[in-house]
Amino acid sequence: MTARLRIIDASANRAAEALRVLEDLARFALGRADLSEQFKRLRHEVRANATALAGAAGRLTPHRDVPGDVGTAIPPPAPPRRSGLAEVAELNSARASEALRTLEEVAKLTGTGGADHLQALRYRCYTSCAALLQALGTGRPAQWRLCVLITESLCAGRQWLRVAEDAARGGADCLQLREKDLPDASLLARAADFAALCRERTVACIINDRPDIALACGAQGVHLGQTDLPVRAVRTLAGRDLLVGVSTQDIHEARAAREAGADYCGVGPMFPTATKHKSLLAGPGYLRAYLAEPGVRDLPHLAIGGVSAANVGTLAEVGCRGVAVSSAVCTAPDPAAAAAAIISSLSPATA
Ligand code: TZP
Ligand code: MG
Repeated sequence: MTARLRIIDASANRAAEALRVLEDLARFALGRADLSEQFKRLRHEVRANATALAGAAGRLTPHRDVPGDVGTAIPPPAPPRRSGLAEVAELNSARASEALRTLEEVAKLTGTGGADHLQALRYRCYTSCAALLQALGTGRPAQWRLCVLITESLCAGRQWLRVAEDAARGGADCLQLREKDLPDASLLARAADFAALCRERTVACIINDRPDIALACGAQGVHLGQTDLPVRAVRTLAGRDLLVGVSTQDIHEARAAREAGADYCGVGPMFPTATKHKSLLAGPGYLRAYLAEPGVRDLPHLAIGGVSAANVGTLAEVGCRGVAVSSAVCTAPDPAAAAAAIISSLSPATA
C-alpha cells in the first residue's frame, strides 16, 4: 500500500508542478485567461483525484520518503538550455501527461472509476497543451524597431543590395525581402545574398510570403498576409525554425494571428500608401486598440503603411514600439539617413 501511495504522491506533485508552469506561461507569456483557467482547473482536479485515490489508505504526505527514494540518486540528464518559452511548454506538457498516465495506471488497481476520470483529465490536458504550444509560436518574440521591406522596383534604379545595406547601416534591425514577381530560382538566389547581408550586419532576415524560400536561404522568418499560407501550415513545414509574422488590419485578425502562433504582427495600414493597394485604412486607432488588447498587446508589432519620419511621431504617441517601411527608405536619396531619422523619431517613446 505504501508503494501505491508514494506513486500517487509523487505523480500528483509532478503533474501539479508541470500544470503550474503551463498555467504561468498561459497567464504571463500569452495573457490568455481562458487557457490559464484551464490549467488551473486541471491542477486542482489532479490534487482532488490524488486525495480520492489515496482514499481509505490514508493521507499522502506521511508516506513521503525522499531520503529513501532510489530515484533521487539517479542523476538526471544535464538540463539542456531551453531555446525559448515554447520549449519550456513542450517539456512541461510531456511531464504533465506522463504523470497523469501514472496516476491513471494506479487508479486502475482500485477499480473505482477514478481511472476514467484521470483519462479524461489527460485528454483535456493534451487539448490545452496543444492550444498553448500553438499560441506560443517559436516562443522567441522579437520586437524590432525598424524593419525595412526591400523591393528592387522601389529602389530608384539603385542596387537593391546596396539599399538594404544602407538601411542596416542607418539602424534598421530587421530587413524583409519583398519581391512578388521573380521566378523561384532567381528569388532563391536573391534571398541567399539577402540572408548573407543580414548575417554580416547582424540584423533579422525575413522573407515575404515564402516559407520554402525562407528555410532554403537560412532566414530567421517569414512574413504572411491574410491570404498566404496559414500560420499552422507554416509550423507544419518549419516547426519553430522560422519566426512567423502576420499582416493584420483589425483586432480580430490580430487575435486570430496570436492564437495561431504568430511571433509578431504587421499592424496597418497606418497611413495612405501607394506601395500596396488597400481598401481599408486601419489608422493609428487600430494600433491603439492592438496595444490595449489583453493577450495581444505583448505580441511584437510592426506598424506599417505609409510610415515615414514625418508621421512616425503620431505612432510613438500611441505607444508604438516598431515600424515597417518600404518607400520611406527605399526611395529616399539617402536610405541610411532616412532609416536613422525614422528610428530617432520613434525612439523617445521606446527608450
Ligand atoms: N502592407 C501593408 S501596407 C504595406 C504593406 C506591405 C506597404 C508598406 O510600404 P510603404 O511604402 O512603407 O507604405
Ligand atoms: Mg503576402
